Amino acid sequence: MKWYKPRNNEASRLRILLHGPVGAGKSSFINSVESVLRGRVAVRAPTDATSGSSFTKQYKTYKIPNGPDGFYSFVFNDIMGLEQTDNRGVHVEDIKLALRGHVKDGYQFNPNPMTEGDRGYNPSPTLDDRVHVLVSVIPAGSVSLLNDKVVKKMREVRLAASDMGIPQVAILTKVDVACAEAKKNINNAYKSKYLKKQVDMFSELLGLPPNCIFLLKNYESETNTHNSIDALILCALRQMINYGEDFLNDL
Ligand SMILES: Nc1nc2c(ncn2[C@@H]2O[C@H](COP(=O)(O)OP(=O)(O)O)[C@@H](O)[C@H]2O)c(=O)[nH]1
Ligand SMILES: [Mg+2]
Repeated sequence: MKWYKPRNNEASRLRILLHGPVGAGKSSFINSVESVLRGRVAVRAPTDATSGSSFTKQYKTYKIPNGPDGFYSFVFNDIMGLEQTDNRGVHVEDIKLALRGHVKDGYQFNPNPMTEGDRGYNPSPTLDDRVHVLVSVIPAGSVSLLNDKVVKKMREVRLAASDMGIPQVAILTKVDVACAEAKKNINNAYKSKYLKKQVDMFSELLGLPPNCIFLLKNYESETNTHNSIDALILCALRQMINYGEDFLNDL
């Protein structure tokens, strides 16, 4: 990760877009990656424990410091796009625009989809502005509770990404909440039959192969990092970077 640079020299960095419902653990995942890489718990992307309807819907790029003056060559954006009612959450059309790189950093999403006249609309995105990997984020314990409308939206976003050739990965977060065995010992996450069932169920709902769906626990209450939590996070991150790198090289 430290030395990763996109081989394609038209791209200076790899952009990973996390999408999922409010409270799924998107901001926590960004913080968790930073925690793993810096070896200490980081809390830069604001998380929301109360998960009400107050959330920022700003399109923001998160960079992770690497050394005293550099940054890692992958960045994250997160978008809240999977609410069941149409006036909550970011419009599917806006997510498609973000995938193509049309949404400028700092743009505030609102209930009406973005139009070409908006100030935050980028008419001529470069390869750096585009999304290179799409990641769906859902708490492991919520898979069986997903409502049809949410699933429909997720599939729609996924299909749009597929049409653009953008690779996709999913992460099932909060395995500690969903499974008592995983809570007791996080090394049990991939041994749990219950969690495996959630992966298979999600795979069927979304049409994403099970080997693109990762189980993990974010750093949320810990004050120190732990190898076993790091391992799950790194496993997911490494695959995101591999797939994104393939996409950049196949262009
Ligand atoms: N127990 C546990 N809590 C988590 C995990 N991931 C996130 N959380 C908590 O869930 C809440 C919502 O997370 P947040 O990252 O703000 O979700 P976002 O809306 O998708 O950005 C916060 O209180 C987090 O601390 C996890 O893996 N395990
Ligand atoms: Mg968030």
